[in-house]
Amino acid sequence: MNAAAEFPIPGSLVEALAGARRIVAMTGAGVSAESDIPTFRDAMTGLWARFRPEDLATPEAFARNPKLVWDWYQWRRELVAAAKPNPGHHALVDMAALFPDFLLVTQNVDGLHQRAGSRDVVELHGNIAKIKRVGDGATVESWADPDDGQSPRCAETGALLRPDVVWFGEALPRQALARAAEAAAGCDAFFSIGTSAMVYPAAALIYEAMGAGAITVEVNPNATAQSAEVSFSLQGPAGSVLPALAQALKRRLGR
Ligand code: BJW
Repeated sequence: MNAAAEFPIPGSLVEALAGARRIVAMTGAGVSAESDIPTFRDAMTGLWARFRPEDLATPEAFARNPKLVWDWYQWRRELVAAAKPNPGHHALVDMAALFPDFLLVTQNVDGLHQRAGSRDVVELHGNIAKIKRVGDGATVESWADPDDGQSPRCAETGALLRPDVVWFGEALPRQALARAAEAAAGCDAFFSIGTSAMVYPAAALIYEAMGAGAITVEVNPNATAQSAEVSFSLQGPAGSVLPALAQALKRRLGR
């Protein structure tokens, strides 16, 4: 029996989703855990064990020690480059094809949804592969590590370079957040997948969906602060739950 067939999907969920047209699926780091990318709050392993995310993913941390923050992202970029999308990412591609309107919103910066084949992914927290200039935020296509052991600077302006991600205290990309919020407020079903639901404003999107009367579904092996509030809490790893759900939906919809 394969992993997808092993996870029991409630028939009442499949029935409820069979009539849904507008779906929003929001993912967090847990969806990439089975691609061997540590979740954000587990990412402090090995060399990085003595740091907390709050000490690295902030503008203050970067201002204090740009090289330390740059090296942490470089380490994570290499992990991401070596990783492959897992069955959870692929199942979301399958699910998108089952509904007339399906928006995938991610807090992840790893680009694995796009590599799995998802198109039109709303990235709330940026993308680790993109680099921008401190100051004007202009995208920079190439950079080199300087000989002096410092973190890289723009060859044209000399400005420090940083990953194009959203740190604590920074605003999310306006268009991405607006699109996600509008879709959540008008959806029939909202999925919260592999997120601790601790970081705002992403964690609040589910409440837009609840306000609209949508079915809400959490996929996570562990309970979160939102587990008791959702319509369905599927307690298991995304790499098993999502393929099982996609399979059950395909059967129900005759695809
Ligand atoms: C599995 C699994 C498997 C494991 N399958 N699941 C309202 C209330 C309180 C505070 C705030 C608020 N509004 C704003 C704030 C402040 C702050 C905030 O939320 N702080 C909280 C800590 C309380 N928010 C911000 O600062 C945001 N900015 C903002 O609000 O700006 C306002 C502003 C407006 C105008 C001008 C200026 C400012 C910005 C938030 C940015 C978050 N950035 C990060 C870093 C991105 C770059 C990087 O990756 O380095 O985004 S932090 C980090 O958390 C990262 C993640 O995307 C995000 C969410 O984490 P996620 O994905 O949930 O991961 P984990 O590790 O927490 O959880 C993994 C889950 O997976 C667990 O539940 C596991 O059980 C599960 N799991 N295996 C399924 N196989």
